[in-house]
Parts: sequence; structure tokens; C-alpha cells
Amino acid sequence: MQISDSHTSTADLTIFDWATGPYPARVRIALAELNMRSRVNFVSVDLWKGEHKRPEFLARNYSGTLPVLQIPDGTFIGECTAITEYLDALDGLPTLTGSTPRDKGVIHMMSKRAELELLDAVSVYFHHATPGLGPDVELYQNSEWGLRQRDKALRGMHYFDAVLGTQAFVAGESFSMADITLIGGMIFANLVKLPVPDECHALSAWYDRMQQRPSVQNRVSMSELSFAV
Ligand code: GTS
Repeated sequence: MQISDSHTSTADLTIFDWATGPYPARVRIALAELNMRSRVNFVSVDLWKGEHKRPEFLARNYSGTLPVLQIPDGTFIGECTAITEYLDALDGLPTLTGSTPRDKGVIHMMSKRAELELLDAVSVYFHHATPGLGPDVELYQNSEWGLRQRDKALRGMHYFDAVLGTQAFVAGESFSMADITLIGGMIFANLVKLPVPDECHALSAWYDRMQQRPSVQNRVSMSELSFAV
């Protein structure tokens, strides 16, 4: 594991992640949107070497996935949604996860839907129907399942295209965690060369807008890019 240059003396949070990964991107975007990046030390866990499946990492996150947040009392929080909810709640003025019961419910629902219908489906496609992280890490693959999930992801793109044809953001009229989750799905789809269907104009236009956001553009520092692939 390697400490990145995000280490600062004011940092009181630690995030174990892989800088260029689509799921880690979700938390990095949330941190930037919340202007909290300086509070975090990043520790790089090398997915391609399978470091996330070793006992010392599994002790931090039973699921063996990145990212994981360690908070000042020592607690580890896994799952991008849970990490984002924690970060967003810290100052008592949540901006990404909703401030009313209605908004919280809708944002949670749409974020979960972006995971189920796109991001997680693309991830299963990557791990099962492509070489994934390589034979040393991918100990079980089921290509038929992977290809079904690729088709599910394409259906998901059509669903979100319809949603974004009627509203500016995934959960309504303002940017939220649900947009971040869908951005993660689009990043992963791009990595595995799963193009957005030509007819999904609203989804493509929304993603063009999302890519203009500084939080999305600057999620990985130049020094991190030099060792992460
Ligand atoms: N449900 C988890 C979350 O939302 O945090 C999924 C996390 C996840 O799958 N993370 C990826 C991972 O650990 C990181 S990355 O692929 O986006 O870089 N994958 C490795 C594996 O073996 O599943």
C-alpha cells in the first residue's frame, strides 16, 4: 500500500482506494463537491496485485472492495453511498444526500438504481466477461453472467436517458449523490469500452455537463496518475 501526496497535516480522515477506479471516483467527487479534500490522506491499495483481497485489507472491509474510509475514532466505513452520507452529514448541512425526508428518499432510491442498473452491472461485466483484474485476482468467472449484466447496463443507460430527458439531474433539479453514482457508471462503461447508445441524447448531454464539473475533472492528481493505471 502506498500513501499518496494528498497527505496534509490537517487531514483527519483516511481513504483506502485506487485513484483511477470508478467506485473510488464517487467518493473523490463527493469530497471535492464538499470542499473536503484537504481533510483526507489517501492510501493506495493495488487492485491489480489483489491487495484488496488480503487479510489485512479484509480486516478493514469484509467485502474486499474499495474505497474504505477510516474516521477519527478508528471506525472503518465501506460502501460509497455510506461514505458519502457520512461526509455529507459532517457539517449538519447536507448538500449531496438530501435535507428533507422526501429528498433523502428520492436521492437514495435513484443512487441505488444507478448502482443496480448501470454501475454494478458494468462491474460484473468487467469481472466476468473480460480478463478483469487478471487470472491471479479473478479466481471465478462466469462469462454468460457477465454478458447478461452488460445487456442490463445498456438497458440502464436507456432508462437514465429517459429520466434525464425530463429533468436536469438524476434525482430532480439539483446535483446529488445520485448523479455521482451514475457518473461512476459512465466512467466504468468508458473503461470497458461500452459506448452510450447513439440514441441516448439526454444521457450523453448530461454526462458532457457532468464532465465540466471541477470535482469530476480533478478527481485524480497528476502524481497519482504516475503510479495508478
Ligand atoms: N458496493 C461497493 C461500493 O459501492 O463501495 C462496491 C465497491 C467496488 O466494487 N469497488 C471496486 C473494487 O474494489 C473498486 S474499482 O474497481 O472501482 O477501482 N473492485 C475490486 C473487486 O475485486 O471487486
